[in-house]
Amino acid sequence: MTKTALVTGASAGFGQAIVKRLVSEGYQVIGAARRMEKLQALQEEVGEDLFFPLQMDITDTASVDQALASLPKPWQTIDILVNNAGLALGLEPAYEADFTDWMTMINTNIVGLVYLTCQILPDMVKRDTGLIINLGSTAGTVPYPGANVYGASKAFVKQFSLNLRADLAGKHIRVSNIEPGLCEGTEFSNVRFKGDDDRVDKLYQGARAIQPKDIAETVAWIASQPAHVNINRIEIMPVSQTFGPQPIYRDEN
Ligand code: 8X3
Repeated sequence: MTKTALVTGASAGFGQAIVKRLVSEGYQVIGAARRMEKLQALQEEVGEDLFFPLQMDITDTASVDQALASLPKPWQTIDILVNNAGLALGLEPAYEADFTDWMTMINTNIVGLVYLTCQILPDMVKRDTGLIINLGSTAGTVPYPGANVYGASKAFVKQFSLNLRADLAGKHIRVSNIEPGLCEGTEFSNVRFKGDDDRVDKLYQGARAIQPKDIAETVAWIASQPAHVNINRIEIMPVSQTFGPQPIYRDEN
């Protein structure tokens, strides 16, 4: 029987690539996002048979409720939930950050993800089958200057993923957290740097960063694992990105 996936943040970047990849694998895919025109353009590309565009604002619980309630019968049973929607805003130190930006990240990366999961998980438990794939970040593990609330939100996503597995003991529901490092080909950095294209270009120059299709490949691989295999976490960085020493700032005396 055809399996159904729901992918959030489907209008661009990772979400769009994940939709295309899962459709090509024969899943029927609900693509959720705020921007309906982008979802409709995606539908023109992938066709109507295996793709359903769903307008949903993940930060608005009423919008999520309404969107889920509007799904036609053949699209109502979610086998795979890909919690991809998320964003970073700003790279300033915490003492210069904008509180509104922080709340937007918390409301999207944490509250939105948790609310949608809370709506979908009980039915998976009732059917004793399902797969949840969360999009975390290396920033959820590796601190760096300016990551403050963004990194903390992704640390939440990592621990939430692992804690879901703890609650699902004895059940046949899988949960994975994909943790990418530097990625391009998405709106991520344009959003983070608020349209400062020069800053975005400089960040990616010569970096050969991770591409959306690399993440879509990872999602497809996780979904293709045998039912007894749970991939807990996958951390993915471009070869160009690595770890550095921890700096020590010394007092002068
Ligand atoms: C994206 C990776 O390094 O920009 O989550 O925080 S990074």
